[in-house]
Amino acid sequence: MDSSSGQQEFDYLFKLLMIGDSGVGKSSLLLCFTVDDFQDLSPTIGVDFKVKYVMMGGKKLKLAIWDTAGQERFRTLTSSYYRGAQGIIMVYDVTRRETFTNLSEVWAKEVDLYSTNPDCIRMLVGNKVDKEADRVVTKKEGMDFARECGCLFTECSAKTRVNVQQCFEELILKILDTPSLLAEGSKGVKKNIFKDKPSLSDSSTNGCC
Ligand SMILES: Nc1nc2c(ncn2[C@@H]2O[C@H](COP(=O)(O)OP(=O)(O)OP(=O)(O)O)[C@@H](O)[C@H]2O)c(=O)[nH]1
Ligand SMILES: [Mg+2]
Repeated sequence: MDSSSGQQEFDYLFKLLMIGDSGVGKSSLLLCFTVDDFQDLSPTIGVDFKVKYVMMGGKKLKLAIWDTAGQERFRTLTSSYYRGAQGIIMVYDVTRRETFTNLSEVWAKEVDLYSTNPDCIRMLVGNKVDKEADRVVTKKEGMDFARECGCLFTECSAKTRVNVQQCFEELILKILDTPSLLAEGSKGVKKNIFKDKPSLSDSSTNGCC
C-alpha cells in the first residue's frame, strides 16, 4: 500500500470510524497507521480525525478516519459519527477483559443503533499483543466473537506496529470489494461524508471537534 500526504486528487473517499473502550489504543493505532509513530497519548476528548491518502487496487483513496473517545461521558457526542461510515474498527485490549466483554455489552449495540449503512464493513481488533505475558483474552475468543458478529478480525500492536498496516489494508480492500460502498465513496457523493460537520475543512490532515 503506497501513501502520500500532499495529494488532493482521489478516486474514492472512505469514511472509517474507530470505537472501543478508553485506553485500548485507538488513537495509537491511528497514529501508527498515518505517521508510523508511537507515543504515550492522552485520552481523546470528544472526537479526533485524520486524513490519509493511499493507493490500493490501482485507485487513489482518501481515507477520513474518525477516532472517537472511549470514555462514557462522550458517548452521546460520538454516536453521531457512525453516520455514513463505510468501515468501523472495534478495538479491545487483549490484556483487559472488560474491554472485550464491552464489545457485546456496549459497542456492537452502538453500531446496530447508530450505523446508517447496512453494508458497512466491521473489523474487530485485539490490540497490545506486545504484552503477551499480560494477555487475558485469547486469540480464539477474539476470532469466535468476530465470526459471531460477521466482522473481520486481527490482533495487532500499535507499539511494535505488528499487523497495523495490514489491519487497515484488509478493511479497505473489503470496502473496495463491496459495490454499494464503492458507489458511496465515489467523488460524486463525497460531500455527504462531511455533511453533518460543515465546519471541518476538507483539506485538513487532522483536527478535533
Ligand atoms: N504496550 C502497548 N501499549 C499501547 C498500545 N497501544 C496503545 N498503548 C498505550 O495505551 C494507552 C492508551 O492508548 P490510546 O491510544 O490513547 O487509547 P484510546 O483507545 O485512544 O483511548 P481514548 O482516547 O480514551 O478512547 C497509551 O498509554 C498508549 O501508549 C500497544 O499496542 N501496546
Ligand atoms: Mg484516543
